[in-house]
Amino acid sequence: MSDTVSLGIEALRERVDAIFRKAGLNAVQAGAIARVIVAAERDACKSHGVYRIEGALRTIKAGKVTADAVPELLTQQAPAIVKADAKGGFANPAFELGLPPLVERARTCGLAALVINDAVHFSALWAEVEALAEQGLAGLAMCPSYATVAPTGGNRPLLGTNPFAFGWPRQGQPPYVFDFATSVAARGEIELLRRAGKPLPEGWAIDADGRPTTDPEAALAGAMLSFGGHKGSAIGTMIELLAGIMIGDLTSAGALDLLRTTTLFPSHGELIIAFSPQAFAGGRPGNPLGRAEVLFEAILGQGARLPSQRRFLARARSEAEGIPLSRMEMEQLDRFLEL
Ligand code: NDP
Ligand code: PYC
Repeated sequence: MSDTVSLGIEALRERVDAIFRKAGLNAVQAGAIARVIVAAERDACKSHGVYRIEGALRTIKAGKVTADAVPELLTQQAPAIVKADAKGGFANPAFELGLPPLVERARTCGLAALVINDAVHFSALWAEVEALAEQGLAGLAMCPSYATVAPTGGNRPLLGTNPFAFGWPRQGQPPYVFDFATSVAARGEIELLRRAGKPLPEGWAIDADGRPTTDPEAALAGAMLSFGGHKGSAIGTMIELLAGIMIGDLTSAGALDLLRTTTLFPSHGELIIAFSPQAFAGGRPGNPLGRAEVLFEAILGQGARLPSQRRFLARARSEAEGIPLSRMEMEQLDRFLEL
């Protein structure tokens, strides 16, 4: 018997949605997080796919997310800033609510930002910049997390794994998108290696005494390291400033102080910025989207791949053949439905 089962994308979405409805989330919350979890699983982003259901259920059970939250758009105080209050619910429904006015503002003003406050956050950010690219806009998305990363030269968790995503629209092709943690790896990757009983690559983490470690348990009890040393540490700090302090929400240290555990999902804000390439290039020679293609071709011409290429290939495979899930994952989904 094969160890892998294929499930259709819609069938998995319905199952995940049902799990969260059964756990007490309203339709707005359950729908949005089911969509983002299934999109991650469809695109073979295992660290933010069905593996995240368990943590979300724990967070709901602990009362650390408002299960019946309905996000609200706040009265606009600046023409290019759209504010969405997640009302203690997950960030994803607030993003879905804020996306249309963000697109409209970016087209009118040339650039615009969506600020999400008071949100529980656990998901990958690429879906959000992809949604902007589908509207012909370039985008940046970023958020703090909870303090699990030591600043370069330091020895204790202070920064979050602080994801950072960028998207650029392409005509007739999937967009150029990158999305990564500013730590060497997402914390979910360490947890997946711990579960598989595998060591971490060198340089990912330090233990509770500040010594380099490849033991996932020791890393989870110690601190992760920033990617690219001082460079990733500074970008992680920038995210604390822009998507924490500047938007009047929690930093990663503040989120951990409030939650007091990393076994539940943290509450904080998120910042998404949308740019109209045409508005920025206005009056200059050359179409920015056409010029970008020359750059992408030059990258590919050297035998390099574009970020998200692996993901788009996985998506095409899932669309054609269904999403591959291990028997263990399938059994776990069944168990979640019985809880
Ligand atoms: P990865 O290191 O897996 O991937 C980073 C990016 O680099 C992806 O866009 C990937 O594209 C691309 N990439 C990888 N290898 C190459 C290559 N050889 N050439 C070109 N591009 C490449 O990401 P992380 O583990 O750092 O992060 C995983 C996810 O975790 C992200 O989606 C992030 O948003 C999420 N996250 C969420 C947090 C939260 O608080 N909500 C916190 C931290 C992370 P591809 O996918 O095609 O391989
Ligand atoms: O993978 O680092 C991570 C992460 C933290 C919160 C959500 N994802």
